[in-house]
Amino acid sequence: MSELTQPLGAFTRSVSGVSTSGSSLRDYWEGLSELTMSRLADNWEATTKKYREGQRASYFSAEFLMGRALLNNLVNLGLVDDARKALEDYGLNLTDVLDEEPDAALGNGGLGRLAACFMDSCATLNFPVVGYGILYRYGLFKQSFVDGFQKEEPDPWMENGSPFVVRRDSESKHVKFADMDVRAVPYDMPITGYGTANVNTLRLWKAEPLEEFDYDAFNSQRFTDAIVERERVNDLCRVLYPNDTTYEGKVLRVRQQYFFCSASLQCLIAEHKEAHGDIRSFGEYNSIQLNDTHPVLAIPELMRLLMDEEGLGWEDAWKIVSQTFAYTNHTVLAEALETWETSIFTKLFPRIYDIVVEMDRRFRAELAEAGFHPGKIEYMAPLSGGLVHMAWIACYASFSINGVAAIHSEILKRDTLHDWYDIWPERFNNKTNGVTPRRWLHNCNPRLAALLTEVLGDDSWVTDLDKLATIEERGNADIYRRLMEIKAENKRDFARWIKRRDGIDIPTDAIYDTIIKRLHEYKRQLMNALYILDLYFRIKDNPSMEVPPRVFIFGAKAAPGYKRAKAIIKFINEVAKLVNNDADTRGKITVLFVENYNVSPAEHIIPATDISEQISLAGKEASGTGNMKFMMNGALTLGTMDGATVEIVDAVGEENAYIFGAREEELPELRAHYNPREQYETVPGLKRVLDALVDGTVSDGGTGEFHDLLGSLLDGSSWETPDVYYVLGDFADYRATRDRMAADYANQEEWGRKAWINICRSGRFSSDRTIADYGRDIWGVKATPIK
Ligand code: CJB
Repeated sequence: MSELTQPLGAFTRSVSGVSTSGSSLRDYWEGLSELTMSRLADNWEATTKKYREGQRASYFSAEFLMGRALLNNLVNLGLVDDARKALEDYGLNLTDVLDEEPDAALGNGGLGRLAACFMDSCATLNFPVVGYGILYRYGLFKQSFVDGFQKEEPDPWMENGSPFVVRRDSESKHVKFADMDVRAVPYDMPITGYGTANVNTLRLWKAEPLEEFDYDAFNSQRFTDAIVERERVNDLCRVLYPNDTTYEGKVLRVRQQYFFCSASLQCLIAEHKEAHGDIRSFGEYNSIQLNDTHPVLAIPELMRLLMDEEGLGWEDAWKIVSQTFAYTNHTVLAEALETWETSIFTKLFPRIYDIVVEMDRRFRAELAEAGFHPGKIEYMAPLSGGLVHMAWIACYASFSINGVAAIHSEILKRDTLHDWYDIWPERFNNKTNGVTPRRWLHNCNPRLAALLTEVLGDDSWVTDLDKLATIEERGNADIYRRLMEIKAENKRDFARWIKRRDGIDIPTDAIYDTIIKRLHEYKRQLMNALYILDLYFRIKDNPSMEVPPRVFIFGAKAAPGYKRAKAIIKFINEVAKLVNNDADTRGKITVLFVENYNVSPAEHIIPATDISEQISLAGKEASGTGNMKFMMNGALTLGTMDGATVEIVDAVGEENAYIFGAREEELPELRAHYNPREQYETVPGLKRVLDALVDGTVSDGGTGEFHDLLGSLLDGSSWETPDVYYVLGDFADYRATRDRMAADYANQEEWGRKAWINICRSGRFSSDRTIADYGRDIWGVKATPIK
């Protein structure tokens, strides 16, 4: 009997209120989760206490895409074997119980998942860092396909509470808007680390009415008003905005941003005063990392708190503010740059507006004094054109400004934030993203993890991924063969998983070629689908053509309002229908669009994948992080020189990756002479697949969406040039490179060797490296173990 068996039985009973024999899998999941929470409680409290004493950092983010928590916590607490045995005693299997957990999808994509990886690394490194965000009632929408079209449904991920969040009423704060006052209640999630007793905290705020019941109002004519008011407050945290890299100027969104920033800052100030007495040293002890512009309201809000609540003057408050904030930019796409109409500010928080006005006045005066051109000042000012410019405020107030991959940070300095770089070059730095090797290798790919531990002689790579570099030279034919066998077993696992989940059959003896990321034109899923359709036509032309069997895997959600992205989803599903049901291609090429792609599906897809598609238009993907997860799991990259893929290629060498397409620096020149119509006429295969969009080969259900897709590539419109993302320009090279890659797969030993090199050189893409860099260069925090 395992150490957990008895307590598990007792917990399950107490949670479900029924005997263990009457318990559901869900009850066991809850029981095991509660038990896990009880095991970490003491260390959690000790860690929280210890961190309040010294230098600390806070990670402010509107998104944390955490995924599931139970397995991660069991691994970190060393309880996996115990849990497995305990469940076996009840005739249950751990995997089934783990599958009961809903994903905490409190994020859209890369930015939110990065925040989650960072939390993991901070805990593992014993860094005194707390994450602050919002407890959304509905996470990112659930996606289903109805006749190939995306349909969205709400995701009430913790309707019956969650064992992994603890409500802390006593630390509630009061957040005031001009039109409503709300109580901010913190819900804390423990963040366990690997190989450490420290337990860090992710603090998510929930908005509630100040008084649970306004009895006077309820007992009067104002009954319905009181109900409406309560719902207005509850609305605040109801839903995560489903836009990735696109900003929507919605009042509720800016309310959410102010809400969590104000509550978090009040909390930090109270803790600082308790630990150090004097508010003036706040900036010496605190760094706040702003995850994109979403939390930039923290800047004027800290000014307000320091002046209005703590009694400091502007200069003293500004000094503290400029010691405290550091800003991370995550995209150069213009549609992501947040600006808010000043009228929203005056309506919701007039005092914050006053502070921004004063910031603007001082900024303009400083630049005028330094002799800047009035046109430039007008462009850079926090307030201009009736808008509040969040990124400009961030650049003005922050002591550090960073991009998320080398090429991205260079583009920021050269283009997006060039004027700020000119004035404050010392603020600019790069912090290439990373991913946690616990979730994205050790936990999701146990077979590969075991091989690495065996070859290295210990499992120290789990917290020091650079160790893998030391075993690269041990690679030999036997290792490469074992690597390919592990991949094959992972494919069989994946095929079983998708069969059980969605009832879909896929071949296992095939190349798995995957693109999983949000659906966006710049990421060019359309180019991928056009290639598949072209391959389909080539096989139809020549049914005896030698092709290695391939499974093309897609996973992607489109923002509900992003019409063209949704049209691309429909198109991919149409291509899938065509190729999967044709006797000439069946078994040779298969298209699988995984519905409702999320963190947990990624944990099944990535270990089974051979080819990692990273095909964005060069200069558009700030970093990408899926590229790193695939590399760690031995997939080879098929990609453009964009984002962190540039650094992956730098690490493994071009001979161990498949690189194609226009380079970022070439694009202005290429674009100047670019004619997509000419590509359409001359590039082999292109005319046929583009015509297929509208000639009845595939159907958009009479919506006209495919006409629009074709038009966007060939004709553009009055407001946009044709083929903005250079799909047709890069198609020929993509096709040739992808063909060559598939042919190369035949040499399994050579493929295995390349995969081995990719794995062994993935060390620098561990988020432990990234966080060590943030800790040293920006936050000035040190490892603070409790034991
Ligand atoms: N990113 O996911 C988002 N949302 C945004 O609003 C802006 C950027 C992504 O952030 C990731 C983490 O830095 C990057 O890897 C990715 O390239 C970027 O698109």
